[in-house]
Amino acid sequence: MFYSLGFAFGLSLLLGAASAGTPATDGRIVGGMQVSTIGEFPYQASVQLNGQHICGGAVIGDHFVLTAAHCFEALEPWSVLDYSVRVGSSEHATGGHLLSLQQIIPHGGYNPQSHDNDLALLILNARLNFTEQLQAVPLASAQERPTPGTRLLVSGWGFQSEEAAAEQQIDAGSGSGAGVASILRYVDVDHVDIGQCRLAYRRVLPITQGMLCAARAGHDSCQGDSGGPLVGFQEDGRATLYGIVSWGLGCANPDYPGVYTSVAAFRRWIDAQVGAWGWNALLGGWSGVQ
Ligand code: 4AZ
Repeated sequence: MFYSLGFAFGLSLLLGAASAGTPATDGRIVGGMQVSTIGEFPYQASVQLNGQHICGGAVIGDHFVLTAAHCFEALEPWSVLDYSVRVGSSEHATGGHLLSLQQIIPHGGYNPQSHDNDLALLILNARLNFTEQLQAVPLASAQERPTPGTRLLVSGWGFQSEEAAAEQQIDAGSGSGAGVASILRYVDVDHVDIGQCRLAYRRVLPITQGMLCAARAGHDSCQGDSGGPLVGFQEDGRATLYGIVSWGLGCANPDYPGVYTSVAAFRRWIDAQVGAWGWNALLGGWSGVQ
């Protein structure tokens, strides 16, 4: 089952999805998520372990990428040197800029069983130069939730069906990165009221204040999309980062919405990390605050 994010190292991602329609009864998600270019999602990052895409991420500043904590649940004790981030490219495997990390700051309260507090801040080793292909996305403010008029898009290189993800799980240990899409994709989803989401997951896990849910028939994030951005667009095109792909029971399962870490709920934590890094950057030895 697929509810686990993070079987081996959170190699999950998938915005699976059929553009028109619902998943077929065999569980396959048909059709699809739209192919896109990085210019439309210039904040999209690929988080990589030993050169393989494992998760999405969102550029939130010239030194910072926000992603999911479960991306760093590797069974083996990888070091920060094993991870990198590609930005500014529609392809996770090539183009743009590949950056090494200065630091990985997972939320101290991350709980792999409940998926609570599933976020991590990555500090890049170099300052990003923003271009049309590379931009930071503004964060939702502390109380901000998507409104009904907000168009919500989730993007990533994840698997395009739950079936593909299940197959990948079999040899997840290989870390091959096989099965993920080579070109960035996205789907439209709708915000799901937290009460409704709690009801859907009542026999599965608590949906906490730190989570938000989104779904649309045949559209969802999936394995390999984890850590990636759920962004709301206003009519004027203004983008706001509302969520981080976190978990869900299956992909595009009509009974189970996709679950995202709520950026609004963690806005203070994010600001504290970014602010503290700024103050400490010149002093060295920065190790994060909880
Ligand atoms: C995963 O395994 C995963 N449908 C991510 C997102 C969703 C399900 C699973 C949401 O990382």
